[in-house]
Amino acid sequence: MSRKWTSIKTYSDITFEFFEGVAKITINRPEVYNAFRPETNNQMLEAMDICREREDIDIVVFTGAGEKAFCSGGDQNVKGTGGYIGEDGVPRLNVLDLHKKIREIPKPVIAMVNGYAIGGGHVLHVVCDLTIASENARFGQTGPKVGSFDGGFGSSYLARHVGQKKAREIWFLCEQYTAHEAEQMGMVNKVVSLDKLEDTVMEWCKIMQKRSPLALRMIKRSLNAELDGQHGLMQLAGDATLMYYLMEEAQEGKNAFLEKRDPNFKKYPKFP
Ligand code: 2NE
Repeated sequence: MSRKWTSIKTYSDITFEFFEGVAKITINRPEVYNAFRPETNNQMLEAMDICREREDIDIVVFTGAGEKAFCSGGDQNVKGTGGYIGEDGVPRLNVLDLHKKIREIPKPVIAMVNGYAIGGGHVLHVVCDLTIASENARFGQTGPKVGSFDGGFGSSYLARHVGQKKAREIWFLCEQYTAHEAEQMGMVNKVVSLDKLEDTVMEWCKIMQKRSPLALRMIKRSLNAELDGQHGLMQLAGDATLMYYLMEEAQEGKNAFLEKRDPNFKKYPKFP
């Protein structure tokens, strides 16, 4: 089924579109198999901020332009000393900021993997909450082959998906894996034919859109907290505070202060 995606904002390196509550961020650099440069990441960072703020966006989908690649990682043409060098001449590794935003946004994020997910492109799908891949997709890390590594979510979170032994194999050998192998390893949720990829992703979105957004938010936070340590607990606690603020008991404290009286918390139930 073809959908009428509408553009949210125009960028040089990505397209950023909306359809029925779903925002789609597409890395649009097919000439380099959707490798990212600092500008690409800056644009994805801004798009993610928009996704977080807009109430009509329920779910974010990442994908790559064309039928060859989801993302081939950092653009080797602009890799300099100290990082990937953007138009400002500053070396950056700002894809790590994107990983943080994907973890932090209180909405589901899906990787729609339509081809190679390699290097930093592999990490990108690992960091997303769900991965749906086409049969032609290929997965793998290349860091130790091209002089790089990702010791953050790209290794620790990967190991949570596939186990420590397999994660070490993926990183030490730098081999490629088929979509079905990746599914068997536990790092891909579903594999479908390329022509069914977007339909399947949108079907999953439709199902999640029927679920309680606050429950999905709390589940994402809780699953993240286990790996994210104090930062993850802070995010989970932030949402607990949000829920408390929504209760009358919290309003009573504020109202009493403004009305210059003692708060009466006795009227609220205490659950066992
Ligand atoms: C993706 C892969 C396996 C595809 O292989 P193949 O043989 O099907 O295609 P080919 O010819 O290698 O690539 C097609 C075009 O895309 C460019 C190539 O240079 C080629 O361009 P032309 O020769 O046609 O002009 N291309 C592909 N990937 C690129 C890249 N990353 N940067 C710049 N140009 C790229 C094969 O292409 C491949 O292995 N690509 C390199 C993957 C890679 O090593 N990525 C970087 C890993 S490090 C990283 O991403 C990273 C990290 O580890 C930690 C933090 C941040 C980033």
